[in-house]
Amino acid sequence: MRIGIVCYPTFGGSGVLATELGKALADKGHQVHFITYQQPVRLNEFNANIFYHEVRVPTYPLFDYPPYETALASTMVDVIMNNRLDLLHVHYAIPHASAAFMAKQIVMKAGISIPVITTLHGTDITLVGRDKTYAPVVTFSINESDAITAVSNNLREETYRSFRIEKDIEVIHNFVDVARFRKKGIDAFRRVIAPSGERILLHASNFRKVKRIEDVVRIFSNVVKKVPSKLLFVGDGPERPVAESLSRELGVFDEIRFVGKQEQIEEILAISDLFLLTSEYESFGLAALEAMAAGVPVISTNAGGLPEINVHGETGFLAPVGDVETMSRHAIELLSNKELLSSFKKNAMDQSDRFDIHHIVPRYEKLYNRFCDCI
Ligand code: GMT
Repeated sequence: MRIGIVCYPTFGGSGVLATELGKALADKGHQVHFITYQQPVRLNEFNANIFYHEVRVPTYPLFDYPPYETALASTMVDVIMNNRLDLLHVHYAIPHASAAFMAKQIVMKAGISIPVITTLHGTDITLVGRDKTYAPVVTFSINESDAITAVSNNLREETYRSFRIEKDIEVIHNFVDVARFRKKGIDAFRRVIAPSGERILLHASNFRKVKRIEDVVRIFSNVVKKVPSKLLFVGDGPERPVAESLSRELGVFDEIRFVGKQEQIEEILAISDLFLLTSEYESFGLAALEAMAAGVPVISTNAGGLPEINVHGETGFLAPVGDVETMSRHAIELLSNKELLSSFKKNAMDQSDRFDIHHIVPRYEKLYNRFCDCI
């Protein structure tokens, strides 16, 4: 098939998932055309079946806000017509679903019919999409999609709760390439971070408010009093200064490293003992699934779709949002009991196997096949 994938090119989960999906489809022989404004971060290898089409947004003094959606729809039209795409799969509703609707109408005038599949990822529904400014367009363009998928049961329910959706939303959970994350940690790297054999805790995100990274610092400050440990923050974002100043206030700054945005997260996971995800909401929590694939148990909140991947008392622990004391207690319990920790590590890997790329990608292919009998 010739598939157009539209996504955000950044480190965010939706862009990562879309890129990994495109790469997997290309490996299976499909021709994949990425349409976005920058080379996606995980699109870091050559594959003869992968094409990248950059959306350029010309500026003009009149534009206080350059019209990205118009540029995106026009690029979609160009790619559909010149590459005879079989379908468009857009990740994250805003503005990809509405731009796809526009592109679909335009190519229809030329006698081309292109199915549009929209995958909802989370904040396009729960934070941004719900905003009155966007809601009518989001509702309309989701309803106009030929198929809609959500990355968790929770997100499916949230979407029905927030918007008047007249169609079925199919749940296709996010996936992970398990083989890529089954790495043995490099001892020398571990020693750089934890020279005296301390435990290594990890948080990775875009450090937005919804992640509540202050809770990560507070949990760590409780843990370090009982278990010698270090904390790694991977990623970057608006809440970093808040986390930094809180860690100074709590006297744990020297035990924490902010290592910035990292492409090779699997190398860091391979030396980590525990992943912390304190979010107020996660439609899925792809970062937690990647941690589990690497055999790193997860202490998380029970928000959104997290209970669909993190099994309380088996792969990690769940606690109510903001319940720092409970999360700290669970972290200390796990980190100070070698046997318990290693059984959780194994459970985490087993659980991630259920979300392996080889199980989930065929579900997307099956969905595509409903619209195009060319697989
Ligand atoms: O986590 C973020 O804020 C980024 C966001 C995105 O759209 O890239 O992530 C969302 O999509 C991911 C992939 O489906 C999910 O794993 C994340 O849980 C979801 N984030 C939220 O719901 C806050």
